[in-house]
Amino acid sequence: ATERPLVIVTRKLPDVVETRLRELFDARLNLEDRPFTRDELIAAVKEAHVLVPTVTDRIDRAVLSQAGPDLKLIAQFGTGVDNVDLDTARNRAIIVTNTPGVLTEDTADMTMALILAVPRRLTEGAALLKSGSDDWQGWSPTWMLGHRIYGKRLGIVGMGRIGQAVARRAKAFGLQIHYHNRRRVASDVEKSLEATYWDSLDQMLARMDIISINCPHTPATYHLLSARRLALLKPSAYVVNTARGEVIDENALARMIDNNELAGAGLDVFEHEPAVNPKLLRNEKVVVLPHMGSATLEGRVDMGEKVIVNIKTFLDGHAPPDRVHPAMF
Ligand code: 8YV
Repeated sequence: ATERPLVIVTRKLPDVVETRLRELFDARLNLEDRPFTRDELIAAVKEAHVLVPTVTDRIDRAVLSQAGPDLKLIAQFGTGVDNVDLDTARNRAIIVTNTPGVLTEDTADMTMALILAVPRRLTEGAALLKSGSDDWQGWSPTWMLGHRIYGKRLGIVGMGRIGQAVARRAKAFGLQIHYHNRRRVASDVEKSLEATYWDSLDQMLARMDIISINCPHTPATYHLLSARRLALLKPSAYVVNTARGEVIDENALARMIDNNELAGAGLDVFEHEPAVNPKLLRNEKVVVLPHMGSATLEGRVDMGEKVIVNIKTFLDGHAPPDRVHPAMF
């Protein structure tokens, strides 16, 4: 009998997904709930036919240069693939796939939650009561005033699946939808969202009340919201990020909120996860979440199913459905 291809999975996944992987493949699972060390990652690429990494595995040129001849597929458990050096993978004829679509709605929900939470001071109010503080003496006309989102301008940076799902929700909350994207989206989509396209990111930033980052992190979007661009925002503007921390200059953002040059931020992702800039942690105008955008059980099971379909299709000799091409990013 021929040997079955070895599938190495770097992170502990929900039980149902692990059971399926074991049934279908010669799957080597990580039974501990922690990322692989760099040495473990290198050992894995040397041996595996298929590697299933996540956002916490840095598969850079140095790691890929150690890949064994059998490694033919990197089936990322996740949509963002900024942890994988796509050019080196392509040069070594290693196919990369991801799990698009199945975490769109969950991530858009979390984005909307932050768009609501920051201007309405939701975590500030909740934390105050739970802390047992006696600051709350009952209702007062001037107590905990935040800002209305209805009628305000939301600028979405990156109008892909998630950006559009955010726009649908935001429209229902009465926000005016604006967006910047490499390409203008189809006119029927634009029309149904009543969305205004801005070719110039700089010009859009200057006019928005809330900015939502929904683009991938690529060499082209690293620090897209640089200190210079953040300074274009109105001091009353809020920034929400459920994409990747690297898209924003996190130090500049933290400094500007501290200096009242920006009104606040809702952040689910950070530049150096799991580290979070202490200024952001301290500032009550910043709502922080530990990378939970897609963290639903349903989403994780769907992501696992996508990974499985990609591996199975590939091992059956066909093009996997969610192949990532460097040009897509
Ligand atoms: C995933 C994410 O959980 O899919 C993504 O891009 O950021 C997360 O929500 C993570 O990437 C898993 O690899």
